[in-house]
Order: sequence, then C-alpha cells, then structure tokens
Amino acid sequence: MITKDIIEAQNAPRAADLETDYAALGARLARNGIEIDDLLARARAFEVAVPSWGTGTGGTRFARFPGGGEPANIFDKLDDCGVIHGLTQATPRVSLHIPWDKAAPADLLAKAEEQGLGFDAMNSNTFQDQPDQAHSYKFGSLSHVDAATRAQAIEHNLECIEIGRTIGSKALTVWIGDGANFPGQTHMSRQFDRYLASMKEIYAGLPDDWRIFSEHKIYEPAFYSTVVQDWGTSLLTAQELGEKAMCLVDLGHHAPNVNIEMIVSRLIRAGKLGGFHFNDSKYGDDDLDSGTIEPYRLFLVWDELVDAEATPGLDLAHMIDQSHNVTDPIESLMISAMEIQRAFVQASLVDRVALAGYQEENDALMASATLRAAFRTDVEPILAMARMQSGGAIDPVATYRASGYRAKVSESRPVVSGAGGGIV
Ligand SMILES: [Mn+2]
Repeated sequence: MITKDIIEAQNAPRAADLETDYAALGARLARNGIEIDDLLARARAFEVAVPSWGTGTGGTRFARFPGGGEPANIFDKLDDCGVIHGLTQATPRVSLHIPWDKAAPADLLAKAEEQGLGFDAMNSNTFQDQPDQAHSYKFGSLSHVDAATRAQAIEHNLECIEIGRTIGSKALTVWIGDGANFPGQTHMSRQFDRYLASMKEIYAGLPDDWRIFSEHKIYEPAFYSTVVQDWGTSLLTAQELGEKAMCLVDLGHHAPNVNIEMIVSRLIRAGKLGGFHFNDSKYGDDDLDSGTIEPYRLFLVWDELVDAEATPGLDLAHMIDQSHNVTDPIESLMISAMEIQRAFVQASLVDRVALAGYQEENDALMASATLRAAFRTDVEPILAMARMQSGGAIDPVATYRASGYRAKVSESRPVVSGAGGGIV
C-alpha cells in the first residue's frame, strides 16, 4: 500500500545528511574501538513482533475514541502491520489474538505473504465472554470453581494451538484475568491449583516444537488478588509444567518502580525467560508507547537481554504490547519499534569488559557511568541507515504521513462506534 517509489522519494532528500551523520558517528565510535558496521548489522537483524490488536485504537474503562480508517478485521490489521514493517523493517511478525482474529488459515497465510509477514505467538482470550459460549468467565476461566467452565477455557487454548499450527506459529501466550475482587472471595491456594491443573492439560496439547508462555500481571481486571500476579507465580507455573513452558515478562504488568531488569536477569538465570512485552507506563499497566516515559529503564532491560544473549538455549520472543488512545496506532507502533530497537543498539554499545572490571573493583561510580555512556550515545544514524539499507524509510512517520495511507483506507473501511469501553 506504501510503494517503494513513495519510500524512495521520501528517502532521497534525507540520504546525504544521513551519510554525513553515519560517518561522524562511525568516527566517534571507532575512537572507542567500536566498528559501526557491526552495530548496523545488529540493527538490521533486530526484530520485534507487532500485536494484531495494536493496530486498532484501544480505550479505557470509560470510553474509546476511534480514529478514522480503523481496521475492521484481521486482513485490514495485516495490511496495517505490513505498512509498519515496510517502513521500519523491524517488525516482520504479527501476533494473533483468538477469537478476534479468527479466519480461514489459507486466507491468513495468503495475506501475510502478500505483506511479507509471518506469525508470532498465538494469544488466547478467556478474559471476556464471546456471544456463543456456554459458560461465563465472569468469575474466572482456567481457575474457575466450575469444571465445565475450566474445560471450556482449556478447549479454547487448545483451539488456539490448532489455529497456530496451520499458520506457522510456534508458541501460545496465556494471560488470564482470573483473580478476586474481595478478600475471602476465593481460596487463593486452591484457585492456583485449579489453574495449574488446567495449564497442564493445555501443555499436554503442545506440539513438540512449540512453547507456552505464562504472562503475569499484578492487577486488573481483578483488583484484590490475581492468580498469576507476579514473576514468582509465573516461574512456579513454568517450572511445574515442564521444559516447553516459559515466563513472559510484560514491562507494564508490575507495581511502579519494580526493578524489572532484575526480574529479567533472574528468569534468564532460571532458564525460564521466554520473551518480553514492551510498552511504557507512568503509573501502571501498559498503556503508553515504548520509551516515552522511562527510556533508561527500557535500556536497562535491554542491557540484561544483550548481556545474556550468548546464554545456551536462550530464545526470546519479543513483542510490542501497548494501547493507543490518542495517536494513530500505526505511528505509535512504528515509533515504539524504533525505540525498542534503539535501546537494543545502545545496550549493544556497553563496554562489558570495562563494566566487569569496575564491578570486580567495586567501583560503583564508573560501573554506572559505563552504562550511561552507552545510553547517552545517539544511535539514530545507525537505526536510519539500517532502515534505508533494508528498503525501509529513513523517517517512517514522515513517509507514512506523506503517503496518505490513513486517508486512503478511511474511504473503504467502515466507521467504528466509539460507544463503550475498549479493549486495553
Ligand atoms: Mn502483555
């Protein structure tokens, strides 16, 4: 939808400045013994998945304010994801959510191929009721007191695996909203036992080359206790299920100020980190674009991920998971992909030999300064060069706006009602 001609026309007036900036940064890095082309190669190889549902406007419990030209179905969403990847060259895979994205597998594969995309982890949904389901999830799903409700939730997850198998996915992410709103409402231990028993049935349905990700979240929709509320519960789950079960850390699913980079480190140490969901927050949850509030924290998470990248068996699935309320979702997802990529490249700049030396000498000041020296480096020329060389846009947002994509799709996509709360 955004042709090579448009991208090239937008890149042309920016290319000379980019070459100048890239050469200047290369000379500066060379003085520190860093070869800029190595970082360029890393930037070009970087990938983060996009959630299909992120292409629509989110909302809060109070309202949703849809934009024009919102995707009406999974095929529109894949078109939008194709735009995001086409311009950033950083998001070649899309994570589907069932039942929102249910469609004939052959049609999904054909549309993905048309857009040059593949499929990432599947996401199940037992946190809301569907019109045709027999049992309500109002009081829980995989941990519900009623066996028939649990069976229905298990069956749904197994169906997600089946759909995923047909489109080349290799993982299932399970997040449940189960919990309690009042002290005494549930027996916390028995509720967790029921959850584990259900997860074991899902685990038994995993193909050999698949993994299951357990995603924790501190609160909401349950406001007193949540069954999988923290990384400890998630680790217990993954350890009890078996080697194909891993923990997935979502940046926004923690209390304010929690040291999330340390959680990453601990889960890597346990051999149980499966992936990461990127977003940002000022107070809680995952409603803001990656890197908008605490870019240094994003960098510190990546510092742990890069530090551990040579760990045997470490195979991480990274995805953007955020809600867009006041921006064009395509623009937010492109900006976020680039911010995540930026933190990855900055973390790749850390002088790990020097850092290890300062740590051995208990030189706290220089150890900290070593991290900040990498974080302060403006790596934008590397990111822009990576995009250009891969066929993307030097300036994705400017190119997207110049293309008139949103106005064009607004002509064919139906206007969406803003009534009611949104999916966040
Ligand atoms: Mn998430």
